[in-house]
Amino acid sequence: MTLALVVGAFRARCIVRTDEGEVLEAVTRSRRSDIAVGDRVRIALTSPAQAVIESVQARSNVFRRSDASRAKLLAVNLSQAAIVLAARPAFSEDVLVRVLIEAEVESIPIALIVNKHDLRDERARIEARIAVYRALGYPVFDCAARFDCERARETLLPWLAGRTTLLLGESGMGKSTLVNCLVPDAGLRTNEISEALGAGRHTTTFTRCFALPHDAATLVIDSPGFQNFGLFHVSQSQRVHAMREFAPLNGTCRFNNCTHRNEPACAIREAAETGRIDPIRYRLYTRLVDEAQALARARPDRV
Ligand SMILES: Nc1nc2c(ncn2[C@@H]2O[C@H](COP(=O)(O)OP(=O)(O)O)[C@@H](O)[C@H]2O)c(=O)[nH]1
Ligand SMILES: [Mg+2]
Ligand SMILES: [Zn+2]
Repeated sequence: MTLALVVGAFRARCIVRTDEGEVLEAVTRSRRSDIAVGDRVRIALTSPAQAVIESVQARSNVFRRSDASRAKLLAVNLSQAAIVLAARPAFSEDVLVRVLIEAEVESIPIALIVNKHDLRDERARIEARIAVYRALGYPVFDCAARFDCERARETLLPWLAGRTTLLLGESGMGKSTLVNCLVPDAGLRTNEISEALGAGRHTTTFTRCFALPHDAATLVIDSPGFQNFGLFHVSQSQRVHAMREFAPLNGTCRFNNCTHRNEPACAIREAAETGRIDPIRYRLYTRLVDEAQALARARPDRV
């Protein structure tokens, strides 16, 4: 029996790296498919390059997204996460808010990596929005992964060093470019893993974990891009607590159980109207409340 880290997962098939540094294909018993990148597992060898996962160790945290029917694990046992953004194509602030909420719920520190710094005019146009997040206390890193990889490494390495970091974001933001900058043979290794997992070549439909060159203690996890980020697994009270700027106004609404939506004498809504709370974030929050309430009406068993 050997301990290993899951570095790639695609349905019930995984790629694991043993603590001795050997990379193996591993299958789960009973087609179990909820094993995620970052899981620590016990494996038993079934042939020289093949193993079966015997058990999964308890997780310190999980990063999920969900739709109305089920939650999907992106990765587990993280030190921190970063959402990769860019000015072109325009990033979705709705996705940003949702990703930050999931990180807050799991108490996973998260930063914003604003890529494509070379597109100066576009970058200047999104600065007002980025500044809102900086003011909320989220670290913001600027880089141009494609045109100045060396600088991107210098900027990010102190923050990444010795930690396991999940990179996520919408497609087109430059996540893979950034991973290839940090881990120069990532593309090649991805193709090998894709083939081993039967996921098709060049696919980015699964999450994988890379150690930085000559630095086995620093891990970055690249995840497939997404168009939307469902939070059906997050309760209304968790959403409220995940909005950092609401905290100073806690308990000042007329109703204790205020959802900060349509209730009279809601201190949060009033703060958004006067601009004390950022009105765009407030509006995105109200959409989440409406979405949860619509789900509760449609599927009362779920809430
Ligand atoms: N201008 C500019 N384009 C970039 C930069 N980084 C990546 N790109 C481009 O953005 C597009 C999407 O990059 P990719 O890494 O595939 O994004 P992903 O979908 O997030 O993995 C590609 O055409 C990249 O060449 C950058 O620093 N500046
Ligand atoms: Mg990609
Ligand atoms: Zn309220």
